[in-house]
Amino acid sequence: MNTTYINDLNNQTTINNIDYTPPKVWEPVADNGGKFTSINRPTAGARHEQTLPVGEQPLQLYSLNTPNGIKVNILLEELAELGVEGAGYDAYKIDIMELDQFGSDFVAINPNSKIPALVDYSDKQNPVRLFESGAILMYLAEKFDKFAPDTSDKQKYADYLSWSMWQMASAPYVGGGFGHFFNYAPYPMQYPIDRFTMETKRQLDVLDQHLAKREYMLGDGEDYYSIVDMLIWPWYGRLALDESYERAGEFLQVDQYTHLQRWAKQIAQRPAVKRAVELELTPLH
Ligand SMILES: N[C@@H](CCC(=O)N[C@@H](CS)C(=O)NCC(=O)O)C(=O)O
Repeated sequence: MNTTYINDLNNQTTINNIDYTPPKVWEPVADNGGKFTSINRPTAGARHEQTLPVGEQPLQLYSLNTPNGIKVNILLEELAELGVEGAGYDAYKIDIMELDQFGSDFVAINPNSKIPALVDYSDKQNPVRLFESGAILMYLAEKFDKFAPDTSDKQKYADYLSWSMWQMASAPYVGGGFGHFFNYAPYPMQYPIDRFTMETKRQLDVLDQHLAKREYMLGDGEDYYSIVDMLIWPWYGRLALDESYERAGEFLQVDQYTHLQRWAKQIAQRPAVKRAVELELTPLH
């Protein structure tokens, strides 16, 4: 196999196998220099015993302030802002670089070993385990009857489902695709950066065109502010405000998405959102 030596952005010499031919059977690479290589394995399940703390509040959040984590923080803080009874929570930090997501208690809540995860102890005899940020937001919004439409307005309810699913399906192209290859890969590779930049800009345009015609994702006025906005803002709002990846704002020309910018700034000013972004999570160690 021929290897090509190139200089990456930090002027470190790295190996770029431009003429890589996949072998018959894939074998994991011990260290390819990627930021998350050391934590990845091709198998699932707990890697060590680890007991998670359980506080006094009905809701126990195990998470991190990444975009997927911030979604849940926003809803919990919006519920707190409204003084909703039973929505009190304790928040614990799952440090993914310390491999807390592979601890036995965490895996028992989320077999997929990714933050955020939440346990609802409102009924202490029958605690409810939840994972996937979209599922957590839908569960809490429906439980407290806040920030999600009921089924009486069929189109509004359909929009809520459609845009929630859109976010969950689309954001991995931004985070795992564009963000990974632009920001975390050990050296710049044009093919994946071109592919995922194209898709990320297309998605930003989808939102920009949608938000040109309405204040929030589901419509106009405070009644239409919903978990759809809370799901989308941490990924696309923060990307539009150039708060996600270094140099990404200019690279993606985010200023051109003026309606998305207007919505992103409006949501960023909400007190609950400000608190959510900076939420203090109790460390496990
Ligand atoms: N679809 C999931 C994605 C969750 C996710 O990717 N979490 C990342 C941090 S943002 C994680 O825990 N990564 C740890 C790992 O991959 O080991 C959700 O929205 O909850």
